[in-house]
Amino acid sequence: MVGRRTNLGLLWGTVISAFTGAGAFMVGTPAGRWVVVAHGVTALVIVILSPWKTTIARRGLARARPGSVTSISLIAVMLATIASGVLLILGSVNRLGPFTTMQVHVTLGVAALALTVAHLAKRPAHHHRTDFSRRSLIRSGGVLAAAGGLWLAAEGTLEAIGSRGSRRRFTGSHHIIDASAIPVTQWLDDDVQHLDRDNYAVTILGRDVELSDLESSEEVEATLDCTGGWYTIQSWRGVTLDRVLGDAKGESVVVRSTTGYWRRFPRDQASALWLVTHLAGAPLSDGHGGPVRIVAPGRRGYWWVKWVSSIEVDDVPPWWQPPLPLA
Ligand SMILES: Nc1nc2c(c(=O)[nH]1)N[C@H]1C(S)=C(S)[C@@H](COP(=O)(O)O)O[C@H]1N2
Ligand SMILES: [Mo]
Repeated sequence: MVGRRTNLGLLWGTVISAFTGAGAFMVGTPAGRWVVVAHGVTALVIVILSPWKTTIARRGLARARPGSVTSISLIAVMLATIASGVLLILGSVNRLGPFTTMQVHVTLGVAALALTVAHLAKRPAHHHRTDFSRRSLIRSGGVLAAAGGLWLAAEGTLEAIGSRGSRRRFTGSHHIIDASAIPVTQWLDDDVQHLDRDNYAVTILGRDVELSDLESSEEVEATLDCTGGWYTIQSWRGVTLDRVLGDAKGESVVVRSTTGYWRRFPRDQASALWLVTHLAGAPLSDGHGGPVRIVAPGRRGYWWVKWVSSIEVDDVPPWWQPPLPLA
């Protein structure tokens, strides 16, 4: 039955695009590019299968069984998720009312996944043994190839019309050139801190270190790439974590903010992580984490802890933390 196979294709498309969407937030180096591409291609699998789904849904709704509200909501939320994804690619609409376009996209995506689970509870979809036959696999491969082709065509079109969307980084983010145009961004609900720079100290390995001891003339050029969909390449001034940690031994380095926000880094990467006081030659503003923040080259923005209050070394493995901050 065509309907059952379409439904299964949509189910897989939904689940994989949810996972690759979350995974795309963790991509910080070009090696992770495929996760972002897979997110786009699986979204297109959903688009390609939707004409068939429309027929199935029309038939289903004519019978008005329980669960129709879930089904209609799912279709609406799915369409809105894809539409907001297109806005993110085009990069000209950064806000939708009080929310960023990315916040809207992620919220809709999570809702689509939840509705899919609810829908599945009412209308279970089952794999048959024949789904793994040569013929079925060729058919699934065909859908995937069509989605891949559509992806290439879409990227080509963006390029041809000179859209901003064709100049995205491998993470999907858009370029912000001027340091003065960098948005002040918090992961979830932190407030911008206004700290007393004349009497500020960072607690490093239990010892209070004055700002003057963190002053340096060393500059590092690094790319701040926010999961909100923008990146900027700037020059930052500060010291490497290695220098402030000396020979402290341990598995990981925990960096905390005055807000309670924190991230855990591998101890052996401390020579490539920075504690900075300046951005583009000027002291960090309050919004950008002043007086002192982390610069973590090759890692997405949520690693770049602002308003650093303490740095500790311990023996907990560096992966022992939520993959994305929870607050
Ligand atoms: N303490 C704290 N640091 C934080 C965050 C936060 O919410 N709290 N957000 C992070 C995120 S998601 C990003 S993208 C960068 C943004 O830095 P900016 O405001 O200088 O652009 O800060 C990071 N550091
Ligand atoms: Mo971010």
